[in-house]
Amino acid sequence: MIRIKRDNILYKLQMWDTSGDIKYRCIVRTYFRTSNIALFAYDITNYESFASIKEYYEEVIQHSTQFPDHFIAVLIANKAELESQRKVSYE
Ligand SMILES: Nc1nc2c(ncn2[C@@H]2O[C@H](COP(=O)(O)OP(=O)(O)OP(=O)(O)O)[C@@H](O)[C@H]2O)c(=O)[nH]1
Ligand SMILES: [Mg+2]
Repeated sequence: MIRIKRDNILYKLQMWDTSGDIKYRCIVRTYFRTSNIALFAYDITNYESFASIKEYYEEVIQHSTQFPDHFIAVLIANKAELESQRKVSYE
C-alpha cells in the first residue's frame, strides 16, 4: 500500500499482481470488482500472449462493477529488449 498526500487529500494506492492462469480466474475476479485501473502485460515475442489480452480485458470490464465509468486500462508491451524476436507488430 502506497500513500500519497496531495492538496491535503490522502490517496491510497494498492496493487495486486494476479496470475494469468485460468485456474485462479475466480480469485482474480474478486480483485477486479473494486479496482480503478488494470495493467495488461503481454510478451512481444509471443503473439498468443498479445491475442489473449482481449479476453482478459473483457473479463475485467465485465466484473469491474464498482467504477465502470472511470476505469483505466493500460496495455504494456513486455520483453521490449527482445526486439529481434518480436512477433507482435506495431499495428
Ligand atoms: N527477457 C525478458 N524476460 C522477462 C521480462 N519480464 C519477465 N521475463 C521472464 O518471463 C518469464 C515469465 O515471467 P513472469 O513474471 O513469471 O510472468 P507472469 O505473466 O507474471 O506469469 P504468471 O504470474 O504465472 O501469470 C520469466 O522467466 C521472467 O524472467 C523481460 O522484460 N524481458
Ligand atoms: Mg506473475
